Formats: sequence, structure tokens, C-alpha cells
Amino acid sequence: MRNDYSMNLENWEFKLKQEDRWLPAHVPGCIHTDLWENGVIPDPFYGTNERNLQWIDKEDWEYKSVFDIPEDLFLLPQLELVFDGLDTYADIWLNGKFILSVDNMFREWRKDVKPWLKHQDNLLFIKFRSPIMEDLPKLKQLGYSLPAINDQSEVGELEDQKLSVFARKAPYHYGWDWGPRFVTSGIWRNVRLEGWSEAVISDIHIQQHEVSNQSATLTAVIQVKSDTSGQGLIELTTDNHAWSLEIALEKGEQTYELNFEMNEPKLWWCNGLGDPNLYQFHVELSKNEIPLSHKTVKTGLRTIKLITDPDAFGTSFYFELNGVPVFAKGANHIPNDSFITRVTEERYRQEIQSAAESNMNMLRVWGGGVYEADTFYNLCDEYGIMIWQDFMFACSMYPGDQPFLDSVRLEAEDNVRRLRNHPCIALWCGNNEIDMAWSHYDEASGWGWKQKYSAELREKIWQDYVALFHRILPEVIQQLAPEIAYWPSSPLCSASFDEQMHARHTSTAGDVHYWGVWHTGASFDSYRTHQARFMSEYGFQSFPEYRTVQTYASEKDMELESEVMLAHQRSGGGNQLILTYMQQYMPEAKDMESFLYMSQILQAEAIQTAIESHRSNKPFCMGSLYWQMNDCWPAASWSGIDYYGRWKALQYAVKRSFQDLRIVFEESAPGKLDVRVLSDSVVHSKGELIVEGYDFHGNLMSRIGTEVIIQQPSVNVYTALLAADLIGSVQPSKSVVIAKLLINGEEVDRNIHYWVPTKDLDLPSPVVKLTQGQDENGIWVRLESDRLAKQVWLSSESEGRFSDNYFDLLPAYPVTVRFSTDIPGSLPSKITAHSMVDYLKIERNEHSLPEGEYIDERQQSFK
Ligand code: BMA
Repeated sequence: MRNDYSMNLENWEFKLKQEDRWLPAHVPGCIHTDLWENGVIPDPFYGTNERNLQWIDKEDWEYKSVFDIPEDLFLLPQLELVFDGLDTYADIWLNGKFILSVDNMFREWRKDVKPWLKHQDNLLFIKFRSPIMEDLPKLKQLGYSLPAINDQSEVGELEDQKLSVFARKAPYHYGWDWGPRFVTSGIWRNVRLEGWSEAVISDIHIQQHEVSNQSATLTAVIQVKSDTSGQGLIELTTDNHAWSLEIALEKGEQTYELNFEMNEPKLWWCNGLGDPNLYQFHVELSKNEIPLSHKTVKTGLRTIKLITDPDAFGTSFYFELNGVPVFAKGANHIPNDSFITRVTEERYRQEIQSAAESNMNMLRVWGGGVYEADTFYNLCDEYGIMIWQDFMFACSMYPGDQPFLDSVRLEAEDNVRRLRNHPCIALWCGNNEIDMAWSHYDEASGWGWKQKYSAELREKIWQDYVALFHRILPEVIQQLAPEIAYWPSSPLCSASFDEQMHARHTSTAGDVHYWGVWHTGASFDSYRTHQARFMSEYGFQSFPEYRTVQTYASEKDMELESEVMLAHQRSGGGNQLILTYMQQYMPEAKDMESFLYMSQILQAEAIQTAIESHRSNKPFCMGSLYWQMNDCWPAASWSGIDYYGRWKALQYAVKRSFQDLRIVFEESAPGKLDVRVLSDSVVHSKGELIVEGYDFHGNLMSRIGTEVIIQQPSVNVYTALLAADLIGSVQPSKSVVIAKLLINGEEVDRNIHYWVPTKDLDLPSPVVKLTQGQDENGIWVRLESDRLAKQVWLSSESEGRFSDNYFDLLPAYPVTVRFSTDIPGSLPSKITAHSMVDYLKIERNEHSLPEGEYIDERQQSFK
């Protein structure tokens, strides 16, 4: 007979409280997806369906499972029901006996249920109370409302009653400026029955004291639950190493510490710096040579520090991994779905793989979503993506009553304990943008929240804030994961109130969210002038591609300001901002599909400017995380990857701009060009930089080249190159500068500079030849053009991504890209190409073709 054993509960059904009919349910899942799967409600994402589904969160919902217990599990003396996540307010009965009441989506719950279980026909019954009805009285009782700017209470027909702040529940469920309002209820993580006898290992924490290439000094902190006493033995193994510890088992819960050392460990490195080596630590507990329990944890050995020390510019803000300062390259991650339980391992993998492919080394799990699934962090460990982990608080002030504070402490403990063995965790951060929004130490700053309250209330709300983010959360980190830094809020100039008082507006310390571009309409050039020690947010919106829009809008809705399109654009004024910026930078698009394409090019140009200027400012700036990596539904948003995992133009631009070696241009004055090579590479190498001027027909006007010693953070290769020397008498609107970097004769980067904004380019109509083939590495596509083809967009009917896309194709530089698909065995049925001229409103010059011509060689040869 096994002595520790668990089984997931299955066969779930659900119903509306006041109805009799039970329907099949999915666990993990939620009420919205269950209703949808049973045909009770339509696709919540389609059209304006969201509006008609707001009744769901005002109701109580019931779930039940009838289950038998296999004999060997049933006979174990200890049987516990474990709930990994319940959303959110629920009472639970087992075989008619009330066993548990829960009130925090982010907690794990465990209940000893041995006395009430039967061998067969057990009934677990969970009643979810409406989160709206539950929290309305709390608002009334508080007597004043708390700010929660993204809580779309009016969509939920609650007028201005912002309830999200009372619930320990994913903030984005209540709506956000990129997402709909679906306040779900349900069993969102596994429910299982766990049994054991004598003793069981309940938790292992591999504490890392000192880690270097030479050795690692570690402690395995092992938690054991026991209903027996006596001599026990703990054995720890990894690779070919083994350690053991004799213990005195005692009844109850005990913690044992096994100190050990490893010589020449293989360290965990982030993407770009080395391999993300992982170790499996296996722990076995036995008594009198009889094994009682075993457990395995996977971790990587590394040190990650946040360095905030005075330096020549102010106070540093950077991550140091294994002693190496790292420029953080990445994005902000939001939940991948409004109904988070639909996110499969494949979807997580696709996101994290995309991050790694885009040369990122960090993602920020932003505080308005959820503490992510284990799978997410496993993948980040595996791909070397460091995680800036927010606690789940964003853009709101929160209540400070004792039950709320206690609940948060327990939630923090559960999640820090769950995640602390993941080497990817680089930082714990208290919240998103709350400190800045309230701005306690600067009367004139902030979002106008504090001014709405009396002096007394103002002080109370601030003290409630201090209790959460400056006392409870750092205490939990100190207690459970002391080797990881805690940062109270993002953005923030300093964790110290004293320093905050004096340095509120500084950008020479702390992290910054720069939204001058976008929210306040500043030009893309402002990215160059607004620098920070660490840029943890900045962003620019775009629309997803046409086929994504088609999943929520019908042909008649395909207008920017149609009701349906507006329902999928949650940033007030978002469309207007896109239009205004488009007028400034892009040529006019001829129709809706063209507009979507153009919006993506616009976004890519904005973020490329930002990334390359942040990197150019290294080491003053040591991080660049744009807003936002992904989407939770198909919509207009700041994402680089849409809801269906489709890479927008942005994602390809990011991939290029985040390369370890990157050529950047800057016009120091009109017609004067600087060319620089940025490097995050740990190896210093020698290369050759070649700069060429071309007209749009591929005629070479100039070529210069020089040897470069590539070093971190950058080398200025050319200063103030004159347009006249590079392009001769060709008009700036018809010419281009190309710079390429060769190492050992191999091209490692190529970048393009135009002298005028994209909207002023005199684009020719190209004839592009497409050749497609397949070899042992998969599918390739080769493109050649007789003239400049601007922003060539390759698309394929089957899902997948190209090694490069949305690039400029010049006659002198044919391009070969590869296509890869996430669906094994699937081949792209047809790859098509388009470029900017196809989407323009203005008539093209009469001597050229009205649109680009794309000759598919493969198709021709088949004719
Ligand atoms: C940032 C984020 C989000 C928001 C985004 C776009 O400040 O923290 O709250 O979605 O801006 O407005």
C-alpha cells in the first residue's frame, strides 16, 4: 500500500443557485466558460456580447462533484482536501457537513476531511456567492469609496461603485484599459484529495546562501507533517550527489534543515548570458528503512540581486545575476485570457518561447492579473526569463481592516512559498503604480486621488497603504524568501520614505513608467530625452491583424468607430491617439485592413525608438520592459503578440532591437548621422561595420567601412556622417542608409535609416519574387525585390511565425526567412507577401505599378 497518494476530483456539475438543472462543468474552469460550453451564453468575446453577460456576476453559483475513493487512498489515516484556487467567495460542504468558507482567490486551502469521507458516493458541494453582492455591503460599511481607475463598474451596471478593491481577486476581472469586464466565479485551480500515513513531506525550500562557479552553499529546508514519532532519515539527492540527515520525527508539523554544499555547480543564467541550468533535488523521508514520503523540486543555482547603490548618476537600479550586471530586456505580462483557466501549457510555452526568441531576458508579471500558474514559472526557468513579480495590487487604494490585511498576508505567504524555488524570480514588487498615483510626499503630483478626502481620511488611507506595502509584504519576503529583493511599488524612486520626500521627481533613481508618448501625445523622439535608471513601462497601441479582428467583428462592424470595434478598444481616446500619431508618422491607409497594418508599423516604430534609446543609455539605464507582451482577448492594445499568439509587427521589431549586438542610428542634427554598435554580449569581439547609401532602386551611392572593437555598453563608430556624402544628390525621401555589422565575415546585424518620416517616403512599387522551399530545418522563404519594398508582411494561412517579418526589402539585400509552427506536422498552405504600397490611399506614381507585385515562384513552377 502506498503511504502518500493524491487524486484530482472529477465529474463536476454546476447550476445557478435558484435552478434545479445541473449541467456538466469543467474544473479547473469558471462560470462564464461553463455557461458558454453548455450553450447557455454566446461567445463572450464576440461583438458586444460582454454587455449582456454582466448578470452572471450578480448571481450565486453551485458546483458539485460526486466521487469514489480508490481503496488504498481511502484506507490512509490522514485524508485532506486541497483546493489550489477558488474564485472567490465560497462555502463548502462534504457529504452534508460544512467544512470550509473561503474568501481569497489567490490562496490555497487545505482541510482535514477524514472523518466525513465514505469509500463511495461522496458529495463535495461548493456554493459560490456573487462577488458583487458580497462586496456591496463592504463599500456601504466603509462609508467612502476608494479609487480604482480601471474598475469598469459602469459596464457592470454598478454606476461608480468600485468593488474590485474589496475582493482578493484578479483586478483585471473588473475590466482594464485593454480588457473586458468579466467578474468570474469558479474553481480555477485543481481540487484534490491527498492522503498519507505516518509522515509526509509537505514542502521543500532550497535556500541558496552563496553561489559561485566554484561552489554553492545551500540548505534544504524540509517541512514534514507527522502522526508518528521516532528516528527518521532524510536523504537528498541530485545528479550524482547525495546527502542525508538523521531526524527525530515528532507528531505534528516539523521543519528540518539539511545544510549541503555543491562543488562547481552549473549556474542558472538568463537568456543571452548562458544556459539556464536546472537541478532536480529529490528528497526521501524514511523511518526504520521504510520509505514514508518523497518529493522533488527543480531549481537553478544563482544569485539575483537588485542593486540600488549610489553611483555617478544618482542611485543605480539594476539586476545582478551571478555577479554580472544585466541589462533587463523584456515586457510586461498580463493574463493570457479573461478566463485564465483556458490557458493551456502550449499557450504559455508559446509566450515564453516568443520572449526568448525575441531576445528577452525578463518579464514583469504585472500586479493587475494573477500570480501565474506553475507552468508559467517552469517555462521561465527553462528558457532563462527572469521574472519581476508584482503582488496582485494595481492602480487602486485598498481597505485596511484587519481581516483584509490578514488575508493578504496569507495570500502572500502561499504564493511566495509556492514560487520561491524558481530561479527565474528576480524581484518581488508590492504593487503597480499606486505609490505614484497617491503620491503622498508631493502634493502637486499623483492622479488627484488624495485631494478628494478629508485630512483625516487621507492619512488613514495612506496608513492602510503603508501597512500593506511597507510592512506586511516585505515581512513575508523577509521571512520566506530573504534572498530576493522587495520593491514596494512600480514605479518608485526609492523604497525609503525619507528619500522619497526629497527626490520625488527624480529619474536618476528607481524605476520609471514613461507614458509621455501615448497618453500625453509626446513625439517618438521624447523616448530619447526621457531616460530612466530602469524603464519598467512604456508603450504604444496597435490593432491586431484582420483575421483576429474577424473573430469578434462582422464585415458590417469593420469600421474604427463601430460599436463593436469600440467595445474592443478599452483605452478611452485610444483610437484618436493612434490616428493623431499616424498623421504624424505614417502615410494614409486606404481601408480598414490597411489601417490595421499601418497601426502595427506605427507601434513598431515607436517601441523600436524607445528600446534603442534605452539601450544607448546603458549603464545609466539598465532595463527596458515595454507595455505589454500579450493580450487577454482579441482587441486593440499595446501588445506585441495578440490573443491568438500572432506576432504583430512590434514583436519582430523587438526581436531585432533586443539583439545582443545592435546597430543604432541617431541624427544629431538634420542630415548628420551617428552610427553606433550596442552590445550586451559578454564576449568582446572584433567586427567590421559597413555603411552604405542607396536609392530606392538599389543603386549604390556610397560605401564606407571600418573595423570595430565591440564592447559593452556601446561603441560610437561614426559621428556626424553627412547625408550629402552618403546619398549624393538623391532626394532624402528616395534614399536609405544601411549599416551592417560583420564578425568573421558573417553578418550579425543590419539596420536601416531613413532621412524622412515614413509618411514622407516616396515609396516605389516593387516587384517581389518569392521562392519557397523546405529542407531538414523546415520551411524557408526567399524574397527578392527590384526596388525598395517597405515593411514586407509575410502571412501564412496556418499559424506560426517567421524568423523575421515586417522588414524592408532592398534590391541589394534579398532576404531568406524561416517559418516555424507551434502545431507539429502542420505546413503553411500558402505564404503571401505584401508591403506598404499595397495599403496606401494615395495614387502611386503613374510609371510604376499601382501596388506591389508578388510573384510566387513555387506557384509558377507548379502551373
Ligand atoms: C500602465 C499599466 C496598466 C495599463 C497601461 C496602459 O500604467 O500599469 O495599468 O494597462 O499602463 O494604460
